[in-house]
Amino acid sequence: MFKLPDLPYGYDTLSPTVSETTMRTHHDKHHRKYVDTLNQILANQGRHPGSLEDVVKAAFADGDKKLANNAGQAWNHGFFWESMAPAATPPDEAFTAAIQAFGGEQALKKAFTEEGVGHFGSGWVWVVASNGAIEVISTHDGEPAIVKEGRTPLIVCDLWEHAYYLDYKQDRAGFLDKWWDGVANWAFASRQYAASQGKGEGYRYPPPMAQAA
Ligand code: MN3
Repeated sequence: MFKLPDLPYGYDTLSPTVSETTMRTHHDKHHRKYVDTLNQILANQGRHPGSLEDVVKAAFADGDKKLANNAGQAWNHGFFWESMAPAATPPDEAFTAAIQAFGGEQALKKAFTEEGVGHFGSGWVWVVASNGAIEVISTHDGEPAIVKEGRTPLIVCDLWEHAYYLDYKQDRAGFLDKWWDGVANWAFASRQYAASQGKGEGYRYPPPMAQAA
């Protein structure tokens, strides 16, 4: 059984960029539903996995669509909560250098928002590391960047309408602009970047709880 991880900050602390109402609905309803469905599927299949990362990779490799969607969405939201912070968290030296190599912070923001706005339908927009360089990619529906060969996710924003509709209506561009400037967690992205270089541990979803006897 995987659990729904608590938010690493209060529900109201990302306001006004993301409202308390959006955070409560998004975490307590949407994320919980993905985790509950994931646990139901695993129970039905009689599986007791060691990590959600293993479940995600196996489900995508096997083409087990329902499991892939729900495991992917459970993982993506865990990563997404860490990708935000209530107060500014500047990038560290190594990640700052990677951003400079990309063309600078404004170039990265432009690439990220354009990728997110141009992404048709639901999905996720990511900054990822690949061989030390950073790239912007998007994935469809529930696909996590950890299934993309050779890439380490650094930060993600949710492009599903439930992430922004209450606060921004249909204005995904406005949401991404405010999100980048207001709540994106560059300290977290820096730790992920370091992990992609073999320094320290990258993000892992909380391991499954022990089965009740
Ligand atoms: Mn979502």
